[in-house]
Amino acid sequence: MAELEGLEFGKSDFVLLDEVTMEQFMENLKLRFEKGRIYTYIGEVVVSVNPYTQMDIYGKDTIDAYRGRELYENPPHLYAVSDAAYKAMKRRAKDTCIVISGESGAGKTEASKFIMQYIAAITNPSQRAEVESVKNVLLKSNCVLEAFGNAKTNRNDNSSRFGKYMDINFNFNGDPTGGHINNYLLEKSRVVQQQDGERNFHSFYQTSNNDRSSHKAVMSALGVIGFSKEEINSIYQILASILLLGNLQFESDGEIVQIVGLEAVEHISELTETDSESVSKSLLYRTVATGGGEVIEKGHTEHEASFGRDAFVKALYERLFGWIVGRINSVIEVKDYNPVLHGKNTVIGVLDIYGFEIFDNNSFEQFCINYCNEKLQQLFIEVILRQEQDEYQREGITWQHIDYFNNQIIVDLVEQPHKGIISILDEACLSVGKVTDTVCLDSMDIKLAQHPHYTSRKLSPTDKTMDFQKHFRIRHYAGDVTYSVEGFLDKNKDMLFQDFKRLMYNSANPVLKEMWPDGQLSITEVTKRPLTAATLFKNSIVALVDKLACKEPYYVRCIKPNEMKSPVLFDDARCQHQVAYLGLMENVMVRRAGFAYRQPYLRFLQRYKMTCEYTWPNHLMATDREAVEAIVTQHGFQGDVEYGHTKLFVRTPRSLYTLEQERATLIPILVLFLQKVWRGAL
Ligand code: AOV
Ligand code: MG
Repeated sequence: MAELEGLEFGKSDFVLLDEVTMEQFMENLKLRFEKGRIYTYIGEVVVSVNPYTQMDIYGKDTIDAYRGRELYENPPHLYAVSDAAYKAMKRRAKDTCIVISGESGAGKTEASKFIMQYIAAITNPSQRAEVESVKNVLLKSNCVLEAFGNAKTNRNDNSSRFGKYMDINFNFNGDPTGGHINNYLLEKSRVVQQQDGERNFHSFYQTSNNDRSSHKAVMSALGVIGFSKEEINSIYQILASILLLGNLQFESDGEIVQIVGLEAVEHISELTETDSESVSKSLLYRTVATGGGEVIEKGHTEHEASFGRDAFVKALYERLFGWIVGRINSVIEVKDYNPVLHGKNTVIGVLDIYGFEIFDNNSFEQFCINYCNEKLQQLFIEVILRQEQDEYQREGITWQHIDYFNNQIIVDLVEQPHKGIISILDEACLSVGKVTDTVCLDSMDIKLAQHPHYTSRKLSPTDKTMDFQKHFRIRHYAGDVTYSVEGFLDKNKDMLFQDFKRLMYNSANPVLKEMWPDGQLSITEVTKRPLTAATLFKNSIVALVDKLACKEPYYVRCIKPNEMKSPVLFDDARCQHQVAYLGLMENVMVRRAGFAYRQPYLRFLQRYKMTCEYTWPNHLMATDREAVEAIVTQHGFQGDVEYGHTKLFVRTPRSLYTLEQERATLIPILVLFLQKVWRGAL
């Protein structure tokens, strides 16, 4: 709130704008970006613009400046909200979470790392070994998870292809005692296919070519976390076998399907520590239970064999990733915690998930990713409204309603039981008989024809940008996305022949075996209809949102300044679009139309008592509230405030601004005065 930087850097909080117009908002955002001020507040929300260059604002000095301080005492920074979340956790024993959102490439992952570094830096001052080791694992886990879960996309060279929510547990001292990582839907299809200009996961390049230095870092991180030599070897054996399997081809003489190049199969069987006969067999046949309870082996067609291979390769990678996350969790999980002995175990959660994506070709993965972003936007809306409402109610002040675009309607379009897109997809996947992607699209068109956020070529025949057979479009909160329905059903069914599971379960490599516990089931024991990928994802995101909703949230809203990864370009239209869809204008309006500023009486008094003769140096009134009233009255803005039970609420920033300016003029005079007193000149 306080203007700690000169006005040449713009306003440090958007609530200080003279008028809340898009024009003023953008002008301020741009000015600050150009002056290298990438962070700006809306109250307690941090708006961050990706600088696309290393900034000298994350070092030890900066950390020291923010440690233990209040938000308004320093220029806006991620460290200030991290500290606020930490203080709430430590002083008030509140579980808190920091939710970082914004589109792909906006800077979420980088922000999450700075936040974690800050928390690591300010905790464990006594350097206790066990706490240091927890911190080390938490920090090093980023390097490993990025290697296996990030990839170059057309939006971001280091794009997170999985969602990550990390809980950090703290003891009563405020030191980290452990943590837990939840990962969400890894984009495993990337293992077999990437769009033009994109790459596979980083991990595949780190062993062979120019990513060698990152490979070293990953190896060292794995070591620090506590992965054994055997485990690390197994990881790389699995990666190598994925590469070999991915290149495997099939040929057919019209009847018998064969694998081209049996040396590769030998190699795969060595790497996976399985028998080569079984490898070939699981690639060419599947075991099926007939209606009569008989178990037979059915040969694949060439197409089925390729499909099976791809599904296998994707599953291998997905399970490897899941296993790595689980292994990290086993190291950092809080053990032997006794609440009676150790006090309440509090948590700070950090959410860094894949951002909203629009590609040239959008498939099932983008559909899931964008749905997830809708859910987070929905939470933001609820929380911002709820927090304000709760606060006014608690303090006995009347609330004035502000209108939002509420994206619940889009969330419903996707997830509503029976009517939503996920339900329609599931129905198509579970129905007997051959339902194609196109048939499924027809059924969506029928059921969703009236929905204002859904359309397709059949519903808008004049729209030549879509294909009759393939495309549907969702009007997301962040923009229109045209999805190609091709492959939706397969990706949703996510089918993997049981033979592969059994093959892996029978591996002599204990690490690999551990990843495939379901391989011990025989074909007759296999549950017929597992949940679909979309439903599993939906359930996990619903659980995530529930988890976040019961914590005190802090928000970082990331903005991508341009599409060129340029540190100097501020693309006005792109930025304005993001400001609009993130609801930042409404956020400012709520802060202002309610009250732009609120502060506990004592704190207000401490800051401004020098500006009033009745309160300086100390007041003689019965309560702090009365003393605050004296300050307010003396400055003549009594019409601009409301007195809550414990806090003063100031409607417009201008009133406070006057106070701040007076304080700024008074401080040098006071300092001079005190110096004179000290030197005995007075
Ligand atoms: P994202 O997490 O929001 O996208 P990242 O955090 O990966 O985006 O940021 C993209 C790139 O922008 C980084 O690799 C850095 O080069 C640069 N960058 C971002 N923030 C900073 C910063 N504070 N200082 C310097 N450079 C930065 V995605 O994961 O694609 O949604 O799925
Ligand atoms: Mg990311």
